[in-house]
Amino acid sequence: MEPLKQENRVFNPPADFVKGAAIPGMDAYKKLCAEAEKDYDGFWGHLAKENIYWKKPFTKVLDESKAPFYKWFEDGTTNASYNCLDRQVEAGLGDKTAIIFEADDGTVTKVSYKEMLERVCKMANALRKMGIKSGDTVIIYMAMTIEGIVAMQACARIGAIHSVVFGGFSAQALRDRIIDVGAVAVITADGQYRGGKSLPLKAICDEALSTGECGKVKHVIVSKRTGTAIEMKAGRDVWMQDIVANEAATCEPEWVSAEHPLFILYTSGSTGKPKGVQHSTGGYLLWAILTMKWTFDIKPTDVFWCTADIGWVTGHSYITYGPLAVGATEIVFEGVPTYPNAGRFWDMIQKHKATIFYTAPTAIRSLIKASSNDQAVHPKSYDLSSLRLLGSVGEPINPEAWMWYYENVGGSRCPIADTFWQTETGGHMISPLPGATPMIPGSCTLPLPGIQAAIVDEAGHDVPNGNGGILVVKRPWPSMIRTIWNDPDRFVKSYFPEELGGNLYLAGDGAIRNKETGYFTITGRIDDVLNVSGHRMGTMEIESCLVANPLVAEAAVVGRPDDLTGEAICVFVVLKGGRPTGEDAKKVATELRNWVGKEIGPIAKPKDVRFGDNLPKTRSGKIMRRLLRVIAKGEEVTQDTSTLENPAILEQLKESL
Ligand code: 6R9
Repeated sequence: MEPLKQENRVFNPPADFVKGAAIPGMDAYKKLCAEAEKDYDGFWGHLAKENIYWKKPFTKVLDESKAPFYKWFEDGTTNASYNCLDRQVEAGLGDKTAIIFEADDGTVTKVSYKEMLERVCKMANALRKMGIKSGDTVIIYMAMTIEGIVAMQACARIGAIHSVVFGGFSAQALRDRIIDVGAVAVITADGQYRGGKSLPLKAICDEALSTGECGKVKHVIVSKRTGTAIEMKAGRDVWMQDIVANEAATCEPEWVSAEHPLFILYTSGSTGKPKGVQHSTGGYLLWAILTMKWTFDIKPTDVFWCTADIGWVTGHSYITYGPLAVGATEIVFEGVPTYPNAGRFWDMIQKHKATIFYTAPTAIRSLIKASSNDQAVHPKSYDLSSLRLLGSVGEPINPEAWMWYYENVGGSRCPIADTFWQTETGGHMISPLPGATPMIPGSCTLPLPGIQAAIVDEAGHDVPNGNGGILVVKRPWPSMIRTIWNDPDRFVKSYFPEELGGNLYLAGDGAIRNKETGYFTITGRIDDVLNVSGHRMGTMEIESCLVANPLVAEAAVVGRPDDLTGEAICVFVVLKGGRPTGEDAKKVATELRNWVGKEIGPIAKPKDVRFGDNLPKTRSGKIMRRLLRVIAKGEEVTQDTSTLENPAILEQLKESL
């Protein structure tokens, strides 16, 4: 796909969409922005009162006294699970379908709000009975199932802090998180179904827990999904289906402070160790609700489908919490977009009459490719007329993919919300509002009301529109990261660095604003974080994994653009035994790929492995990654290499296997 030079196409929200929209037109958007500007506390305080059930109302909106450790609605008490479930049942939505679950094999199960509440209560009672209490941390290592959502909601109900680990992560990655978070229990499943295959979960848990470092884990709760033979350790392991069987279907929620941590979610940073991003209860929930209303324009009749996994933040905000907190009906999908064929998404939209569809550019690009020579799996071969709104998340969506999505999936009638946000932001930050913002393919357009996004230079000074710079947020917002679990210093250094003055939130992305429209376009990460198929991967994390292999002396990891996955992982390796060639090199490359797959997870497997006798270094010994990036792209090195100690090495590294 050739990138377009200058994007001039503008797509206005359809008139009939504007009519019924939560934010109807740019004037309504500007009015909300002005209200926030005029009275920041009043703006958020009013919205928090209106959108959340408070057991005890808060008296103060924002506490900035210990900035950047901001506190929101702190003396108010509430409960996330109550807001998602009880509130709907009390409002008469008990029989409304909360979840339409479609399993990998196509089996459909529907769960009403009343049933969901009962299942969560039973699980919450069971957890309490085991001695798990408010403030305890619980790891959830599950795939996309109703039980996964029940487990998260049950933790929230009793004030336990959940930390979901993506079901594709390895035993080592899981162990690191269990230890760092200090988990007292792990909730998992025997296995998971993906693309017609049954994959293990419990066996990986056992491996993760096999070392003494996980000693705090007293309980492993296993949901039966695949029926795979597994070992159950007496005194530690119990079946989820057994422990809930005799529990009461009601459970008094734990009323927690709005600042009580709802969850911790690990994400990659620019240094080796993943960061445990800590979110609050009140502020987080408020933003999940508001963005469901503002960005997704959610209506009682909508069938909402977010294709993310609960292992990522998108699955937290737009599967487990947001849709339920607004009483929506949502689709939850266990499988993969290409099984049994690449028409699966379109088939499911048609079957369940989805009205809002939210997915990632990488999925769109792979489905463009798959349907380019197979009409049967092309969206045009399905009835997608139920759709009224599309969304995109995880990485920049290139204008070609945007146009294809708009025309072929949305029938040129559905707005696209290109939502820019992060694990740390809790919810959408910059996105078109579907009933207001004129869209330009490839631009996430404008910040949501109340979000003070800006672009600054390296000293923290505003740059004029048209000049690229560093994306920051100037004021705290309710759903922002509260700290890095166990590492408040790293929180301050990573997100509120001294160099920018200490009071700007540093997103870690570069961006540029259009001169005329002021629209934002994200230009990519400015740190050593790669974005592969919408998943964040720290280059350092992969490098430390590679050098932990007995064959490897040194390794450098860079990203290069990839048509399908956005970025691809390219690694340059120096082996202890010298530079391999021919078949030998291919063999070692496969071995290293599998090693990374096993140590971190399949999503971290490098696409391209190259060997050298050394790496290009400055005389002071710094690896020159900018040269490696050029080589990885297959471009000629035109930069100044005079500071390079060993220029000859570049020729070796250009050779791909
Ligand atoms: C929600 C999520 C965050 C990083 C972020 C940025 C990239 C996400 C984007 C986007 C351009 C968009 N990103 N959405 N870039 N346009 N609409 O993805 O969280 O996994 O923490 O990733 O993803 O680079 O900094 P997370």
